[in-house]
This record gives sequence, structure tokens and C-alpha cells, in this order.
Amino acid sequence: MAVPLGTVDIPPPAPPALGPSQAGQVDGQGAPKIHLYTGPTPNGHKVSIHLEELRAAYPELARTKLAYDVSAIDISTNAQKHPSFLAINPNGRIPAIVDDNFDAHNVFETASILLWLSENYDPEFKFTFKDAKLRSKALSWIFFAHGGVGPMQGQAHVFFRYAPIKIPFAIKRYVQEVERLYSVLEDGLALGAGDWLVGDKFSIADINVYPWVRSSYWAGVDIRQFPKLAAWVDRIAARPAVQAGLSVPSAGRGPVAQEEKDKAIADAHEWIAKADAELKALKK
Ligand SMILES: N[C@@H](CCC(=O)N[C@@H](CS)C(=O)NCC(=O)O)C(=O)O
Repeated sequence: MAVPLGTVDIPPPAPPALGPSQAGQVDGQGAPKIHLYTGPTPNGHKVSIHLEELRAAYPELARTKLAYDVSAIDISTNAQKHPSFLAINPNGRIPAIVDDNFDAHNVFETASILLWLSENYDPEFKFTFKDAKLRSKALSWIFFAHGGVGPMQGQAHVFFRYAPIKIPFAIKRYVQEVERLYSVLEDGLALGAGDWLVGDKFSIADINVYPWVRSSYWAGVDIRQFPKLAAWVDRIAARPAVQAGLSVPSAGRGPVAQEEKDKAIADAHEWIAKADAELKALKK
């Protein structure tokens, strides 16, 4: 049944918790310089993983310019639409940062935040590239994921998991598009020089897409179809700084049992079969 527009009751957004919070506060660290506004989602984790990797790679910066604090933004209460948060990210979405090393400069959109952090806090190019062609390759993968994997997998999550009305065609459309995008990543890894998307090191090209791919089962996608990508996920998960980033703003639920993943994958395939049957009936 269609819901008439204008009759949906949207609750007023609650004020976000914009004060400093827990993460990044370690012994010997100065006052937080970077303020991260985030939530426990793939987009949120991109930025906390990058911050934690930079802090691990540059211990001196971790005590100074990369000292950060975290404000957990509860998107279920629409805190991200509150005027105080819109002043930080006019798009009203998490994550965003305010950087006091640059006069409270605000940065939003995950890929833009990763590039900002690289340009200002990765002087030795540990997670990015000095070479113009490698840098360009990294940007290609970053734009590919920012414009493709994130938005499409986000829609797969919405239609497969959260939608109060299940639309088989929409589930088929987005789950299969995520699978197609993963096949591009799989081919990209096969073409690469080693274990990573670009060059021979773990870089922001990997960080920018990993939090989505690690959540593949949530979109009903079976990562085992993509063996190189599955091994890449395991390689990244083994990095301590990645685990630290995944626990911001709060520790997650931990590893998910394979049976739960298999059930999600089977459910998604049932919806796709339903969509195929509906489309076949329409063509008759
Ligand atoms: N393109 C944005 C996407 C950010 C985004 O969609 N964030 C989600 C959480 S993963 C969000 O804030 N959702 C709440 C909303 O849509 O209001 C980015 O990369 O930063």
C-alpha cells in the first residue's frame, strides 16, 4: 500500500552529543585536535580505521596533531539533521571531522576526509602514493567505491534488511549490483601487483572500501564467490589498527557465525528468485 507523502510523522531531531567522548584518549596524549563525529557504520569505520592506522604509523603525531576524540551520533534519532551537526556537515550524514590543527576546519564525505588526513598527516606516504600514476590509480578506486559500492550496498541494506515493505525487484537490483561491483574489485585485485588494490601496500584505496565489503553478508552477498576479495578482507581484518578503528565509537558485536551469514545469503537469493518469477509473469 502506498504511504501518502505528507502524512508521515517525522520526529523532531534530537540534539547530537557534540561533546568529546572516549576514543583516542590514551596516556601521554595531548588535548584532542581532531574531533570525529561518527557512528558504528561502514562509512563511519572508514574514517576511524584511517585515523587509527595513521596513529599507529606515526606515534609522535598520535600524541599531538592526531590526538582525537569521538562524538557518537545516534542516526536513529536523526541527530545528524540537527542544526549544530549541519554546521559541520551540511549533508546531515555521518561521519564528519573538525580539525583544530587547521582552525576548526570541518570536512565531510568519507573519501574527502581520507584525502584530507592523507595530505596533512601522512608525510611519508605510508597509506597513499607519491608516484602520480599510483596516486591516480588510488583515486580511481576511491571514486569507484565512493560513487558505486557505498551507495549501492547502502540501498541493498535498505531494501533487503530495513524496508517495511519488501520489493523483490529492488532487492534483486541492488544485491546483484553489489555482486557486480565486488567482481570489479576481485578483478582489480587479480590485476594488482600484490595483495592490495593499488601498488604493493595497504592504502586509502583499500581503507575506503573495506568496511563495506566486510559487511557483505548484511547485503545478502556471498563473499566466497570472490576468493581474492575474501582473502583481502581477512588480511585487512588481521591489522590491529583496523580492529581499533572498528571499535569506534563502540565495540561491535564481534565475529558473525557462518550460519547467520548463510541464512542471509539464502534469504537474498529467495527474494531474487521471487523477482525473477514476477518479471517472467509480467512478460507473459
Ligand atoms: N557519501 C557519504 C555517505 C554518508 C552516509 O550515508 N552516512 C550514513 C551512515 S553510513 C548516514 O549518516 N545515514 C543517516 C542519514 O541518511 O540521515 C559519505 O561517504 O560520507
